[in-house]
Amino acid sequence: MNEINHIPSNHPRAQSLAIRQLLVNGFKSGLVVSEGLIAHGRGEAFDYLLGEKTSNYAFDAIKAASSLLLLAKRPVISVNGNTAALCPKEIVDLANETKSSIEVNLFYRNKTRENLIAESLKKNGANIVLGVGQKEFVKIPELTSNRRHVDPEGIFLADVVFVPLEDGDRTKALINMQKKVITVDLNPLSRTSQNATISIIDNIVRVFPELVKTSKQLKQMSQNSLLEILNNFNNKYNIDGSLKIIRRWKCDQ
Ligand code: PTJ
Repeated sequence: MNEINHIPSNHPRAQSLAIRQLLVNGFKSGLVVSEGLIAHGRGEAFDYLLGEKTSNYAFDAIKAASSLLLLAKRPVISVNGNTAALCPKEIVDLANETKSSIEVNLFYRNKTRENLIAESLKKNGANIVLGVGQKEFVKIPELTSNRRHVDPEGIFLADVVFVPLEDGDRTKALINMQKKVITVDLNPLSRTSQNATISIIDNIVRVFPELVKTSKQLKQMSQNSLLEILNNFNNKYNIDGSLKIIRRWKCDQ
């Protein structure tokens, strides 16, 4: 039994409860907003239906996402509260493997959270964190939420933006700015999943380590091989695959 969070290691839902605990800790320390806990609940429900494991469709999407990040000229990883609470070290590792910038971008934005998230990323090894501080932000056209304020040296100039666990309003606006968008979202039907260039339908806690591992391997490959991986990837087909997994359930399972 873990004395701190009271989760017995042999509990059938131990892993899921441990992930919840990370978010609750993130909430208590100010990284995560209360709405982030609700967002996690929605994600958990889809994770249950997806069998709580990375499907072959998600593995294919991870490979395509790594290829796109490695081929990009100015890739940026956009970080919100939930992602910072669940995968701080892996965000930094992925940025290093793919030469991506890291930018804090929050729906429920305030200076305190911005700084807390940037500090946590720096504690995990990040040198530069964009989207924080006193600089003038620029606005993404067509967007009314706080997410429209982006760093002029980060998301604004990026050719590829990775938006794990997004709230749906921004992906389309970024695509309309001719950027390529990668997302991780357990909900295959979300507007983000439906609109992104590459949608990884899986839990970010499984996806980030896999993305780091895959990027380490793929960066040894030629640009042509990476392009081939990308050209063979079809996002709509892939999302349909995840929906098929959900539909497979029968009541005797
Ligand atoms: O930190 P902030 O201020 O930027 O706010 C972040 C939240 C998450 C609160 C905000 O972006 C939000 O409200 O998001 P939504 O609209 O609830 O969308 C979150 C999406 O992520 C939903 O489609 C969930 O199914 C999905 N999701 C939740 N947890 C996970 C997840 N997808 C992958 N892995 C998860 N662990």
